[in-house]
Amino acid sequence: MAGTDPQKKGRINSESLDAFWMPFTSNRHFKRNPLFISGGQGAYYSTPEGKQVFDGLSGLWCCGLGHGRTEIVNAVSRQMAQLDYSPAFNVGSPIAFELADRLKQIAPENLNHVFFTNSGSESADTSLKMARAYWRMKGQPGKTKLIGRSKGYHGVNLGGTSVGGIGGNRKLFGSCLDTDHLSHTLLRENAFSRGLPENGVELADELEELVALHDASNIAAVIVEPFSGSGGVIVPPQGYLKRLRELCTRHGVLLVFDEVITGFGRTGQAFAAQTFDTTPDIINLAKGLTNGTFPMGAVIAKSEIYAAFMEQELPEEAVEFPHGYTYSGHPVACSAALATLDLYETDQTYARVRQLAPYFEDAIHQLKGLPHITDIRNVGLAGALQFAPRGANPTIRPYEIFRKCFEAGVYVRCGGNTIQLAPPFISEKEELDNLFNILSDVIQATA
Ligand code: PXG
Repeated sequence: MAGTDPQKKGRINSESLDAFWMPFTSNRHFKRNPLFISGGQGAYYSTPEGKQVFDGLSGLWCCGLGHGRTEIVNAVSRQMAQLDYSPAFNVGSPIAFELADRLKQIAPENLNHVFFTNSGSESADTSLKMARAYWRMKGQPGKTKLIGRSKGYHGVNLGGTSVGGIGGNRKLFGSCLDTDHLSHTLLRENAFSRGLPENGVELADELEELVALHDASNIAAVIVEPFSGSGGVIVPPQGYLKRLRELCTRHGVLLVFDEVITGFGRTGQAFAAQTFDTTPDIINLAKGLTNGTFPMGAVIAKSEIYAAFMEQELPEEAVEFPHGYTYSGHPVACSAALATLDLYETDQTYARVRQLAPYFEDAIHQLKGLPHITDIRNVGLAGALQFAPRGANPTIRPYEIFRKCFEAGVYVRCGGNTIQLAPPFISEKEELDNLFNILSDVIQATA
């Protein structure tokens, strides 16, 4: 019946689950074996049966401050009562300007202009359109090709899918935009590296080959995640991002950092650009911007890019960038983001991540030697365990491990041949111990 709550009425059955076509989910398996989360407080989810489940991935890498933070709840409800929605086309709500200015203050130097989106996928496509339009304005309209990286993930819109490097996310969708890809940075000799691997800086030099092949006059931008999250916490080799920066500068190609996962503390600074001391031309954000509480993303562009748009020979009333979303700068999302940014300061989140990261690193590498583990990677408060395939199936072990862990009281993410971990920044050491103990038991009990 329309309007009834199947959970409250205790009427969850295969029919009541039929309508929701779940994203990135094995719908058929889920609907025969559903797993529900119905509450969240601090570092824990709760199930409708009342079980507590430690949130080992901060939701989907987005809720580092933990769930149910009253400061965010209060800010959002105040804003909802004061102004629930206003357009950002030709009129503006003050709170959107306040948030943009706040982001400018914490962004790396010269990244001064903030375009609001509603998700990481929209940030990806916004940044790619911005890069192409920028070159047109600079009198180089041929610079349209986009370079991504193998195993990279930039969301699911058509631009992000095109530069994305996870085959399974592309193969159903036919031809994409005009792109090429750098190799990923997973090297066999780096297996079980702690933090940034030593080998592989020269993988950045592949950009020279792509420039030789396509010519810089045809290339708009390179987009990479400072470390790849969904691809399985693929950590950049030491010096790799700096080398990429040098080559982009040398060849006049824009460098976009997709910091949707790495932004807001995961590497121990506000941005991975700061942790890895490398400033891109554009930074993409989402997730931790509102601690996951409200869909919101942002693209921060360097001043030269914004200036190129503003300096076009156009009448002053003309739109400089014909792009934007109904919900760009949504006032309620802005209130969630401002409250979140306050909490990152008052909780001293980034310092806490730097303090916890060595403990996390020691703990995750203690799993070396457990059955089927072929690599362990970590950076900041993120890590992945890579598993050998079972027969021809590379994903079945991580999937089984995820399900058994959930039953045992910890939520971890399975992605491809990996289990991925990104615990909340508020985690206590004992909670990390518990996470790794359960994971270890489950792995040992998995064929
Ligand atoms: N860029 C990056 C680097 C991401 O990680 C997106 C863009 C897209 O964001 P939206 O908000 O459109 O989903 C992401 C999203 C996983 C997982 O299992 C990661 C994401 C989404 C779903 C699952 O690691 N990241």
